[in-house]
Amino acid sequence: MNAPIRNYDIAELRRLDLAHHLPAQADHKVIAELGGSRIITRAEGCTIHDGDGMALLDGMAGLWCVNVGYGRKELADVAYEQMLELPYYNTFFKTATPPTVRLAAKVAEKLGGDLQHVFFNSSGSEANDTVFRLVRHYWGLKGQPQRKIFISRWNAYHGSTVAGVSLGGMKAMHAQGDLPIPGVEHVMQPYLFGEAFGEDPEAFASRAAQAIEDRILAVGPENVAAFIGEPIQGAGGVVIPPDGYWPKVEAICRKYGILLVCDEVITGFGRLGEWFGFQHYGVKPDLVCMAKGISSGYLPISAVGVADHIVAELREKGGDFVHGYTYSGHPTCAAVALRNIEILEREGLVDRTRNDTGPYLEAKLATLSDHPLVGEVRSKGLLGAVEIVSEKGTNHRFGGKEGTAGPIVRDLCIKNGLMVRGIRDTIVCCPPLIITHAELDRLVGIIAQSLDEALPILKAM
Ligand code: PXG
Repeated sequence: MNAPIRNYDIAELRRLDLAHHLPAQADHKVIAELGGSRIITRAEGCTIHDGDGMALLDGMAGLWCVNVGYGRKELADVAYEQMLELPYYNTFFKTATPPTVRLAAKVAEKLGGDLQHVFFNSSGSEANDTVFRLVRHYWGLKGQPQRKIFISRWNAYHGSTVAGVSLGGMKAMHAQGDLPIPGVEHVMQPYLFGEAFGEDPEAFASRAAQAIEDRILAVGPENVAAFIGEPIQGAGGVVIPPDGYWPKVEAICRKYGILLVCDEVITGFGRLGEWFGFQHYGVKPDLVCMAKGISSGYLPISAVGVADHIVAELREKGGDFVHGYTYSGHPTCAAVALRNIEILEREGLVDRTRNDTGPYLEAKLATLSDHPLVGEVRSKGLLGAVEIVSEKGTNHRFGGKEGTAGPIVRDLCIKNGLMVRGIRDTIVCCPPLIITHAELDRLVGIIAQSLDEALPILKAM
């Protein structure tokens, strides 16, 4: 284990945090009551350390991103070398840099098929903004400027910018800031456990896909630009659709000539045991958003994979696509992302997720099925979920509403040394792809222990 490099005055840092720092997606009242944030000081492998000396197994790979694990010296080295040679240059002035071009080629190789072009940004939200603008621009060039509508799902997560929140289907996010912006239509999500408990999975898949077609017909197919969805909804609670869902969605998009966008910000770069989730589900999107795992979170970078027929339109019609960011194609971020992908390749982490650790997590989670609090366990690759219910054999929640049990179990997991997310009443995990069997044993063991500890608390409520 790495020794601490620095000694921090944690009390001082917490004081400064409270005095000056506003953390992301936080209840600032709660943070204030806690006297500031928990200060995470260092990490290695799958373990993070806080300033009070506590080590936690990182069941979330940071925030669904640190796929190659912490402490990769070669990623630091490559950033250092690139910064000395060329820390920054833009792609606005008919210019590009070596790492940017090489990363584009590498991502295109992983995307395969006709997804052979890549547009860079810094975050997953920005990738979704790029999709929003590129898709509308494309239809304008095609002489169909009325095709503006995006169809998305309730409980989808596509980011925190105005376009990201609008494309997303989080009602609490919509409520802040009068969103969504016009032109986004939300339909039912393929969340069998939560919304169609007991229904036959394939009948449900057909019904959920039909909801998309119904909406297309309701707004007029000639007005619909694209359908966007995460292959598996991550922030929505690791919602794994029935197998038939995605092929049906693809067929509907093709039927009406609508672009298919896969938001692979979480599912990209090996999470499901393929380089991308669409490859797992056997569909061919026209656009693919990616971020997080592209650099394992070591530096901020995101990308949009773009199909050749869209690029052909841009090239044929010409004229500026007046969109892009200062940091589009940032050479240092690109160099780190490229090396990160090389690590995934060299260590066979995608295959390992598909053939070894993914099935192992699935088998371990299955051991929780008998627990009196567990309504369902599900996983795909190294994305897992445990549904907490008040009554075995149902999807009923404690207190008759969602979100009572989840935070309790999550906090117990953290106390017991495991960082996980509690999304409403779903405990989700997304560990680094380097996780070992022993660490997966510990991950599931801590969830089991925390469920045991939560049981009397919840029954007494
Ligand atoms: N799309 C998807 C599918 C995501 O999961 C984004 C876009 C936005 O990426 P950026 O880099 O702009 O954050 C995400 C991000 C959560 C949580 O609560 C999930 C995300 C971000 C923040 C919180 O689980 N996912």
